[in-house]
Amino acid sequence: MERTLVILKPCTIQRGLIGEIISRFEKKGLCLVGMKMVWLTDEILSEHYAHLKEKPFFQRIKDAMSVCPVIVCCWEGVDAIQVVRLMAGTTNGRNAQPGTIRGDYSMSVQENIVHASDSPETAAIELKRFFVDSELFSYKRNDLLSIYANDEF
Ligand code: IDP
Ligand code: MG
Repeated sequence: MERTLVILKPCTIQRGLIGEIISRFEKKGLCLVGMKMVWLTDEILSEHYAHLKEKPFFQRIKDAMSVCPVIVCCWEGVDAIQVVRLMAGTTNGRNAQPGTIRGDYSMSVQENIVHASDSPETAAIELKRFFVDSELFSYKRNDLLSIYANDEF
């Protein structure tokens, strides 16, 4: 089982889409093992978006990510990192495939509903960035044997 970080961005909170987005991951069969509301600081966002620090929109995305609190969640499942990235869709909501979260709910590159970790290395770093160990729980969903074949997990 893998764990991955998802952030419901301020646009999602402002647009009343929290339940709908969480529901998609739940219905997919992922297991929610951590969730909290946090108001992100410029400091943590500078670290989180360090790969974009030379871009002209760096400060603007940090500002957009701190207009209100966000919801950070940790989802667990087989290949969860790739599954969640595929569910999120490509960065630009206008190009994202219908059926993906960004394809169904976003018209923007910046206001694109969710952040999702993009690799096992990033997921490990990002989960540590936003959660302390005691905020992540180890348990199994009761429907595990209906979600996977018994040799899949
Ligand atoms: P990702 O979220 O699909 O992994 P990244 O390239 O890691 O995309 O960019 C992080 C976030 O920065 C994006 O989700 C988006 O909100 C914002 N962003 C990326 N590229 C642009 C851009 O060209 N203009 C404005 N915002 C951007
Ligand atoms: Mg990214």
